[in-house]
Amino acid sequence: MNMTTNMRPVSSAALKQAVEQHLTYTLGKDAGHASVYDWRMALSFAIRDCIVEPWFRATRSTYEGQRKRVYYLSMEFLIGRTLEDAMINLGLLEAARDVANEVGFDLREIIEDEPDAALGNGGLGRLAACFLESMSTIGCPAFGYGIRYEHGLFRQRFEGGQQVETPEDWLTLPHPWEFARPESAYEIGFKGEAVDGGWRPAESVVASAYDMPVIGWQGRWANTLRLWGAKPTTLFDLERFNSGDYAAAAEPEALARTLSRVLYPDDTTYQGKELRLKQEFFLTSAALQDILRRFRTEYDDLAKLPTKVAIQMNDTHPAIAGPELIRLLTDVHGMEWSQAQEIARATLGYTNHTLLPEALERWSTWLMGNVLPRHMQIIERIDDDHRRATKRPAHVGIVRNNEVQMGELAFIMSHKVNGVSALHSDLVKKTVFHDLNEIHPGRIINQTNGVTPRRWLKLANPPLATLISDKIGEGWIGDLEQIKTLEPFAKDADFRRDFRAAKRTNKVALSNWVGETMGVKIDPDAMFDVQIKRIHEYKRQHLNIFETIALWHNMRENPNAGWAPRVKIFGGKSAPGYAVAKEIIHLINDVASVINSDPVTKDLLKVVYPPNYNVSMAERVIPATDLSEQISTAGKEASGTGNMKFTMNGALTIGTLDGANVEIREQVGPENFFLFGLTADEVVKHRRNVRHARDAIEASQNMQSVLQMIVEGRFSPSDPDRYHGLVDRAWNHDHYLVAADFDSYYDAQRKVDALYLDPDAWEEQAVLNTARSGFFSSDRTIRGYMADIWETESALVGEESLT
Ligand code: GL7
Repeated sequence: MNMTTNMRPVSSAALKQAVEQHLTYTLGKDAGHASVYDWRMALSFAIRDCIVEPWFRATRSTYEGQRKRVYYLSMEFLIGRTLEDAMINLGLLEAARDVANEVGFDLREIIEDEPDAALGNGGLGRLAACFLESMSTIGCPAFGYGIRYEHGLFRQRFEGGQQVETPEDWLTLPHPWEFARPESAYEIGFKGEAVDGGWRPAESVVASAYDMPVIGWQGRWANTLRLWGAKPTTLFDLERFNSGDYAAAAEPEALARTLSRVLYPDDTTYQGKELRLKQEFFLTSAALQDILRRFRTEYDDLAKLPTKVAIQMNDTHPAIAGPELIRLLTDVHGMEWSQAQEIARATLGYTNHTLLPEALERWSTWLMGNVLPRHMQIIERIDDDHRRATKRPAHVGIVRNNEVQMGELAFIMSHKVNGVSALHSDLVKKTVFHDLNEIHPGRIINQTNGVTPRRWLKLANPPLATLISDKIGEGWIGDLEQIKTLEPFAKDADFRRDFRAAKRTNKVALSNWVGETMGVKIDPDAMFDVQIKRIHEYKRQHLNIFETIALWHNMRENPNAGWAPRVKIFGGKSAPGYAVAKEIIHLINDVASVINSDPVTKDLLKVVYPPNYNVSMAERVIPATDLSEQISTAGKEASGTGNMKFTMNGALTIGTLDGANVEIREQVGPENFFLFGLTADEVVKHRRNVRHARDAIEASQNMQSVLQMIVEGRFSPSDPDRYHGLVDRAWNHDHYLVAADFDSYYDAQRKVDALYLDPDAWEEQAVLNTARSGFFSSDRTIRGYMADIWETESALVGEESLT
């Protein structure tokens, strides 16, 4: 078969030859003895070779066209696997399948041999990965900057139903997608003292670059994800070693190794640790030094920086970029203070991803002054300047209560601040940055999140992607708005049947996988009702499991009432130190074991919770989902991005008016969305009643029986008191309003049942969800950032498609 990439035809035969070359000469393996790992590496290298040319071409075009570059600074990039994504974007999947078959392997097996690059916790990190792919697809010249963590997000196991964490080790095997760039290295200092207009650090490490090419759809453009690994400035202190002090001699190496060793496993919780601050500065300083070095090879006037460089701070994690850029411009390059401040602001943008107070970063001035003494001085001066220039109220400021408020710092040092959904951006203006918004009207804007349809539809859901392309052509893959031309087929019975068949194929595959990996048999004809995301009280997995218990109880009472058979599927990790979230995990697993062994409901209800949810598991589960659970307390989920992936894949949503759910409902039509619960405004009002939970529970027979069963130890017979704390919180400390929303949720679920029992009506709505998901492509989001924040243009405008 002949495939085309970048005008360069790659036949199966040519690809096979390239793979065999790598097997022999890169891996030193004989085909007769090659393992799946060997073939994966050889195939990865052969595919990587196909990326290099467009990658060079993109770089050349950026230099030659003197184009503005975007730099996306993020502590997290939740990439998942790369091989299949690259093959799809290069149009080489079929050729690779031929090669695999010829050498006696199944391509799936080779693809699944690749470990996930889990350099992120959840939505924030996955968004960064979708953005990189979209920037390459659109031809927006860009670099992602992150940390090359040796250990990504921990692996999760369940022991007796409880989460156990073990280290992740994606880098123990060679990583075929990176190019080490030892020549791109920068010294990063810490501590020491600020000395008149400068800084003498007491410690330092070297940030050394590793580049991963990111190929866009059809291989038309490729950008770079540059990850920094920490290296010691000197290997060890020979003098101390010779004097016998071996531990002290190894200190420089120890500091360096710990810096890029682990990803902090906290999701939406601020980690007040010195190491975390050092990691943030390490990423930021390395990136800024690299950006200025590149800029200076092309231009000599640093005043032009904002015309050629846009730097986006993904949350406040890299918010030290403001002070660090000023420091580099003034202390190192001799620019005058106020000009440096202006230039930094015109270059920087900040994305806010959460309103949760526990997630807003603040560092004690003592710690900041100790770890980054020069930056502490600069921060105070920025704050003073701002105070003088704006006559702001006394309670506003970067340095407050002996803490540096990183949100305020990021805001004040950016020319644009954006939220990630319409509702969230509105709340950002009204709450966290209320005063700053009044002082700087127009600075806060919205850019609703999106996800890449290449990975989240084409790659994850081949049956549906093929069906769509057969109907409307392939244009939707690079331009998701085109998917709306599918809409009329919602009324076409043949198409609905095919749509249903595609979903069923995915459900059968998921059932088989659940059977094999967990030993639980689930019925592919039951409704697959899915909640996959980090475990967090505000996301309310406990609301879901409470409803599951109520449903089970009512099914038992009346098994022949015409219930829609369901499989409740959960997936997600809790932060290791988050006791309440861990308790919810334990409860879900306890409930699962009781329900799954109940003979009365065995054909009606199952609960499964496969451990170690990650990007690859999402790719498996989302296409097989009928019902998407987006049930956070209104006002708490900034956007959500999983919600968009489900919609694209033809799942219906049950959800609150929170985050991007609001826009999903608008797009797909309120009649194709199961809405329940209080609105964000009502939530605020409701909380004023101290008895809100008690009142709601007392009014709800269902909710009472659920709590009663839990407290009696129905799901923990060997340890009946296990959930007393949890039940006590439900009555007395229900901050996330589970009780207030319970009945409305339960009722909405019964509407879901009714629709599921009418397959034709269900399918019509499912088709409409897919057909109306065009807005949720990250290509649309990136175009928004390019127009409203970065002021850059695509390098591919006017170019013909190359394939
Ligand atoms: C998050 C939000 O919680 C989530 O709603 C949003 O979709 C995501 C990307 O914008 O960012 N904020 C946050 O701190 N984490 C998120 O996932 C960890």
